[in-house]
Amino acid sequence: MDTLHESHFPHTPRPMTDQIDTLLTEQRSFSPDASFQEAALGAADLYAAASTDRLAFWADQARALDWITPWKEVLNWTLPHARWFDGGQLIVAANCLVRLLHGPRRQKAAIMWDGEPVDRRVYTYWDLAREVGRAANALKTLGVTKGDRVAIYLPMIPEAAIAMLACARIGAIHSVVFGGFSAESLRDRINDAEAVALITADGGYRRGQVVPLKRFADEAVVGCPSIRDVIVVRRVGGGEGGASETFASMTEGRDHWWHRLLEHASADCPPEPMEAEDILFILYTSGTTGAPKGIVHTTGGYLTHTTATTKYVFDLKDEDVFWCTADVGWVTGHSYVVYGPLAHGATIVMYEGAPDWPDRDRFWSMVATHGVTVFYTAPTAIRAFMKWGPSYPAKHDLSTLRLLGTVGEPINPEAWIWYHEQIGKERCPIVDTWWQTETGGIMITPLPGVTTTKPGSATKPFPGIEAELVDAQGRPMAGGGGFLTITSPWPGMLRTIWGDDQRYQETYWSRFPGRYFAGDGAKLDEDGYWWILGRVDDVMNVAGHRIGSMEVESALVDHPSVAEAAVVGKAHDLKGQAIAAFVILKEGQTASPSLRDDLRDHVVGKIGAIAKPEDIFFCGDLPKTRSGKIMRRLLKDIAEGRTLGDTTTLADPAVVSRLKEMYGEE
Ligand code: 7RM
Repeated sequence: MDTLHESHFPHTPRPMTDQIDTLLTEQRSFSPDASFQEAALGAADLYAAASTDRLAFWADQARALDWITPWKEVLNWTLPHARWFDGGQLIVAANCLVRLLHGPRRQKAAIMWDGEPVDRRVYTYWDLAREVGRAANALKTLGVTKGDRVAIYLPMIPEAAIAMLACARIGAIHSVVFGGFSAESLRDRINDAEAVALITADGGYRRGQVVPLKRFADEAVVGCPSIRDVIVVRRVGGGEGGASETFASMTEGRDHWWHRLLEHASADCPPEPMEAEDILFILYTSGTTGAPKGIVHTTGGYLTHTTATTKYVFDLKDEDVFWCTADVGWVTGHSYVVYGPLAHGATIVMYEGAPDWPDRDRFWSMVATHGVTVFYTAPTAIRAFMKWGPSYPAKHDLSTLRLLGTVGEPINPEAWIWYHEQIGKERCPIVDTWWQTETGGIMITPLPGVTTTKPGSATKPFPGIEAELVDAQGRPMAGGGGFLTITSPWPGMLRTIWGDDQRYQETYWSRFPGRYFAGDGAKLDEDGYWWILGRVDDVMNVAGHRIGSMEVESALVDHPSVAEAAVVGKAHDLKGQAIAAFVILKEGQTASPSLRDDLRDHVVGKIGAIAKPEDIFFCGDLPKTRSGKIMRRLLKDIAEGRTLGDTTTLADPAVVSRLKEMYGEE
């Protein structure tokens, strides 16, 4: 295929795994389900409306929110900077909470939460609004004001959503850091955003163990001059003076127990009106350099996009119970645990722990207990369920389910079919939703009741989203394999990278001028269906988590024994990709199994457990181009045991054949 030749473009899209090769020959298709006809009626019009007048379509979607001042202009676009609904003012917390408060539905469940041990809590919309008001007042008494950054480092407990909404209520910008990240990762993110406060917990539960978040937070915060206050939710400790002491030692003057602050705070906190383009949050995500990027999302457009997609993709009705299994530390948790569903007044399910605790049926037992109707998870989880076998879901009544979704990585057709048969009992449509931290909300997806689905394809762009496949030169392609680009701005798009607009322009808008380039390769089939092939840049996708190759490399070379490192994602049955590291040791250092363990621990300490390399291969040389660039593509071939691709641009082609011979022998 000439258009995708390596010499034209260093990052050739190609399937992440062999499974995806089978995905490309997938012929099965599933017609829309008749029970979604009502959704279908509305949605068919949506495509027509959006293609006739895209801006009018998005303005219609924005009108579904409550605005206190109408916008003056739907879109102001000066490539690559968009302003949506400029001049408009709205109150996020009002849109997400208060809508139900003054009607008969105020005691409707907002959050049904399960802790990993058998504890359970239910917050009605009334409860939630009061807790958010209290938390907002608590932040205010600590001097947090509009525009300040607040870091949130919590387990999946209701306080995570409450903290986010409390920030939104006073106009503070939240930066949620996934609880699986290390102290060092937390510190870097706090410092980049110059957060003034950190909200954390004494710990959280994961597979029966306590994750001591407060200890990590303490370690991080000593290196964070901007942090004035640390607020600590008591999750694992008993009473004060009780077990919690072992997980949280409190620093006088800096640390405050959440429950103490809230006890004295009024539930009544007048909300800060937000301009449509005021920043709602920053969320850090991995890119192709060692340093994560602070993705900036604003208020009006983001809420419009997440609300519209929640409505049409998940077909949410008042009586639905929606469970998105993502952690709030990721964008999926922001958009489809918190903002989208709560703006709809939906009942959501939240879960703290692991899917196999206390046993491998935990998710299905929760579906049955809470009567979940719409379920949204990641392919990596589905592949694990598949491996565990059908007896676990079979133990529970899953008949309340009516719609299933996936997100985070390409889904192989076999996992799709398994999900369809074993979980959806062949009754539930599956929405495979493609989007990114940067896009804010769902971009390519089927609509239930409307779209014929094909296992492994995310199908078509959401109404109002314009995607185009291009070749290496940026020429539009009608079909075949190429690069996925977005050709016009959308409301939920990132506005910039925090503190680095230059990097924003270069990363997303320069490779194909005038287009947003998402970093993914894709194919378009003869029906115009999108098949996402995965990242074509140096970003890995490990169990649905985005990790930059360079990040792991930086962590490795930070170790005193390491001279150089190259890191690639290799195909993995369950995780999609696993991390494979090629390491050159410094003069005088000797490779050993204990050094290998040491390096793994070092990476975990620098980044977090999600970045732990599966393979560490000690070598004497790395394949490099004549200009000195490491050819990770070839290392990937080696790690996956594939025949080597084109090696003609290498400075020393012998290096790579030596590596290939040795790899796997250890
Ligand atoms: C929501 C989220 C984004 C990357 C993206 C893709 C991959 C996500 C799908 C998918 C195939 C999907 N945000 N990706 N969804 N690939 N099909 N339905 O995951 O910023 O963390 O990751 O994830 O490579 O670029 S993210």
